[in-house]
Amino acid sequence: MKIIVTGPYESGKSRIIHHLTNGACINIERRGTTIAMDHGLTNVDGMSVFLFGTPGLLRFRTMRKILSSGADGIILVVDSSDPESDARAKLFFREIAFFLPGVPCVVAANKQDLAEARRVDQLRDRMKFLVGQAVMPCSAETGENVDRVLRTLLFLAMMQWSNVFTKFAQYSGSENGLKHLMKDLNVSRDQAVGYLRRFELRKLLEVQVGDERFQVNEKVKKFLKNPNLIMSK
Ligand SMILES: Nc1nc2c(ncn2[C@@H]2O[C@H](COP(=O)(O)OP(=O)(O)O)[C@@H](O)[C@H]2O)c(=O)[nH]1
Ligand SMILES: [Mg+2]
Repeated sequence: MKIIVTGPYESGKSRIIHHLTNGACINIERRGTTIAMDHGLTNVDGMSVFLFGTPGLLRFRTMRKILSSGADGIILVVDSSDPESDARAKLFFREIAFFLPGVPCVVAANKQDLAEARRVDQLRDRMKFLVGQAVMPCSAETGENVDRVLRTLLFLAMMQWSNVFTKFAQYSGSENGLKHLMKDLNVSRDQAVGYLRRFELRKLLEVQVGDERFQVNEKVKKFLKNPNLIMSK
């Protein structure tokens, strides 16, 4: 899955990606500020997760647009300890909703380890745009709840694709996998191939012999059938 991590400058995006990837990430930065992106790969119970952190300075909008393209889920990081960043958080929320309409989002209320951190209900009071969004307290400093944020988002992202994923699991390895997808999902050949390519890139499956067959990665098959399982750790 492709996950975009966005939010204002200094909210903790780079730190969160560092935690989620156990440090196996790159950060293109200048004097401590991300100017291009963070990128890291992690593995959640066999599922590959490609994380892209955006630059938090407003002027890097084009870079954020490019990085956002095709993302399956969004982590919006807000700084629970800094009320002055709330207005910027709103701008980032609006921007990502514009780039990725309808894509699932979890708001990470970061820096909960600090004494001045606000609770989730206080954040909701201050940032009305959070209404209807999943907001989860966490700390990239201690690592508390950070994995939970990602698992929750993966769950929501898989639910978004549940029609397609159920069929992926059902027809994995079958002779006319592609034809079955087209028929059951009532989509054109191009569209069905599009789904396969999209999730081949995300390492959920491999397409075989002239696109007619596909094989789902064995470790992720159970999640495609039952996304709930990703929440069980
Ligand atoms: N106390 C505390 N500091 C944090 C936390 N997350 C990030 N920071 C600090 O906040 C600053 C900005 O973090 P960074 O990850 O670079 O933010 P980014 O600009 O959003 O990528 C750094 O000094 C981090 O050490 C947290 O959960 N708790
Ligand atoms: Mg950064």
